[in-house]
Amino acid sequence: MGGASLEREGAVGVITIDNPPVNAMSPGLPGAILARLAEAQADDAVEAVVLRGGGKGAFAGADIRSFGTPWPESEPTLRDVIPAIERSAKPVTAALAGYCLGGGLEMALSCHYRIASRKTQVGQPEVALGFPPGAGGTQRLPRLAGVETALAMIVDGTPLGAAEAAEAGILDRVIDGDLLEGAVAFAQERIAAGAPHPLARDRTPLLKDPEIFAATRERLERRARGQRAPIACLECVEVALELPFDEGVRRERAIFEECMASAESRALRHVFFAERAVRKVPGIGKETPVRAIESAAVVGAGTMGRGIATCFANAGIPVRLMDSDPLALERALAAIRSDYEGRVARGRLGAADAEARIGLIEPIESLERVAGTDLVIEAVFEEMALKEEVFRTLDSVCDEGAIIASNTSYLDVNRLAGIVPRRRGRVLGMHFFSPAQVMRLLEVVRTDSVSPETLATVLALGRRLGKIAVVAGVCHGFIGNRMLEGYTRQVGFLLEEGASPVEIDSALTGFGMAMGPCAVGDLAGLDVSWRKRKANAHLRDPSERYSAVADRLCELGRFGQKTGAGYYRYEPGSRTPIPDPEVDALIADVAAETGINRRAIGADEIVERCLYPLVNEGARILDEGIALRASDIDIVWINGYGFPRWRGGVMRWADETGLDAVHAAIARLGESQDHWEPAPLLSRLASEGKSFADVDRAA
Ligand code: T1G
Ligand code: NAD
Repeated sequence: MGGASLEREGAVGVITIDNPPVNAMSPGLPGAILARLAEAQADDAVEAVVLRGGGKGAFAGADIRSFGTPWPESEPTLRDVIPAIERSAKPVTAALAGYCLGGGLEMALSCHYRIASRKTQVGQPEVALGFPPGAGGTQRLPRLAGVETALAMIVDGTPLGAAEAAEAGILDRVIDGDLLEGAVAFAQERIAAGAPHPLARDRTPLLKDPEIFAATRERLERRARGQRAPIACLECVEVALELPFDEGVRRERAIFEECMASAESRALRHVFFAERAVRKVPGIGKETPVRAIESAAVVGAGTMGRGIATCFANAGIPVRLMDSDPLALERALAAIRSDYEGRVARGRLGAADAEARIGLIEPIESLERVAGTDLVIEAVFEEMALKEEVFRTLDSVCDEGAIIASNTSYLDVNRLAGIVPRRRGRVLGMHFFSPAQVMRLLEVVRTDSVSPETLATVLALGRRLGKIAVVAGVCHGFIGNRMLEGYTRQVGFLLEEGASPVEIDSALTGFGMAMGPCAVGDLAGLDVSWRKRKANAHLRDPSERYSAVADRLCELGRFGQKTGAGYYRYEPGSRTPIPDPEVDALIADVAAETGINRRAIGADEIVERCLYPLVNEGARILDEGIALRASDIDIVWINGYGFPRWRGGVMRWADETGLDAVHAAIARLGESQDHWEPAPLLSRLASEGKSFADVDRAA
């Protein structure tokens, strides 16, 4: 619960709020702050108050862990602290360091003054948890910073740096030296200047652009797809202009409470903790040694290799890029350059920075030239024999301590480790997602023989590359791609049974997926999985249902966007999918050949049939220990496959739906169709009335 202390620096009473690690407002803390405030009021020697955070100085806002458990009735809340600050006859200055977020900022906004150290960030990130600020932030911020700035901060949740916050009128001063000294000096100046001491609540919100609400609403509605919190945030800021202050605060609270009780907010809070849990890997701790990665090499400069090399350059790590085909290497360098030039043209990166990063990528012609690097990532064609050969050569040319990773999507990384027995502790999978320089997900594939040091090193490297790294065990397709198989299988079946590509894609984007599966296939290239299906055709059970739709598209040379046609057609130079009657005819032919009677299929059925296989396979992956936790699977699907964050990920969504309902639907579908065998873990949890979250809690 933490506490608060009061110390005197001359006429200034300094209240330090201490609740490590981020001074979140846990039960008990508001009461302690109120008590110290009252002491400062009662002490005649105190003429001004400074409020600051202990430790690194952060104010992370409400205690997210305490949500969902009732607040003890006898305990005051942050909403009691705020009016007490505003009632203070002695000016209160908030001294901010590190992060000042959510309720932390709301408390600071109620103070008469705010100062901060240079590196401080202030923000209202509540929208990311599925609700608007609930302690007056939506009413005070527009009064201090103006409506446009406040609206952007609250609706998008993006924090401002100290300099910007000062510019916007949120901070009264930015302190470069010691924050406490600066705060005491500032408070003394306020004492000398005398009353009145301003309060945000007494000001009128300044609106410059009357169109801002309509424009923002339109932007949010376009991207929200059933998500409530961003619109709720906008409504709260609108209220600041429409209602007197106290009424506005009451209205904000009502909207806040409605959102807090929503499935959307439960899901987003789950993701907050899932993102932090994913970093915890059994067998890896602070004491595990981590090797420095000062240079790297990427072998294979195709779609993935060039993106991976870019990731290293972006992180400031020199990287060598090799391809056995000199033309491919040339194309890769040109593509990397053009990608950087695009970022410069869009104002995302300075021209000099772009050149510096390009300069970190060194093309090399032979594998021998990877010698001397700390880590090599293999990204050649997805063929075992080829990868084995590359691994053998790498083993002979790499330094003894170097790590060798494979970017394989499906292949057995244990087998690759077995190829290089002396080095098998330093072999693992690093599965990036396309485009590698954009997608945040990195599956770190843990081989049976990998050493804790190698794993810890690659996890730390993942963070340096700006990735969210998820540990996965070895199996065909690891976590994400293994689950994807059932999803795409149902797409083929649904097409044959009567749904069009547009109907399937809009059902799933309507659910919240970033893109529909047909559009994704066209973007990624349908030929990739076609080649794989052809190679593995002999492994398929001929008695099981198989959809030939995707194969038939590829036989016509319809590989997706790159050929101007796939599930959709594309005008030259455009990425906009256009429904194509040729595809409808092709699907109707396939259905007729297989004797399927086509029918109208509703969006609900499409969503169920595409997403329940994900849950079912996810349950197997969890049961087999391929994923460490159900919440890791959620992180994979949110960051690698466009599953809506606000639904919490695949497994959390299943929990919210109820595993008994999911299980019953899978069993029902299995009565008339192949591929619907319920996973044993799903059956067990459903019969016990339990959830995937229960499995995580018990682990
Ligand atoms: N409550 C509880 N625990 C928190 C917390 C919080 N608000 N913020 C961080 N933690 C824990 C976190 O789980 C982790 O624990 C440890 O602190 C370090 O965090 C009324 C209702 C502050 C930028 O949304 O964005 O105020 O895993 O690993 O990368 O309107 O944490 O080690 O056990 O993330 O340096 C609004 C959320 C709340 C801020 C620090 N506030 N936090 O990042 O460290 S709602 C937020 C963050 C609210 C009001 C409403 C980040 C950070 P563990 P970390 P970091
Ligand atoms: P790609 O066909 O675009 O590129 C492969 C490159 O490897 C080619 O340029 C080729 O010339 C080169 N190459 C072949 N043999 C070589 C050798 N012996 N030495 C050096 N270079 C050689 O393939 P890609 O899509 O970049 O895929 C590469 C790997 O990444 C595969 O294992 C694939 O499964 C995996 N992967 C692909 C994606 C994706 O979306 N494309 C995503 C994740 C992982």
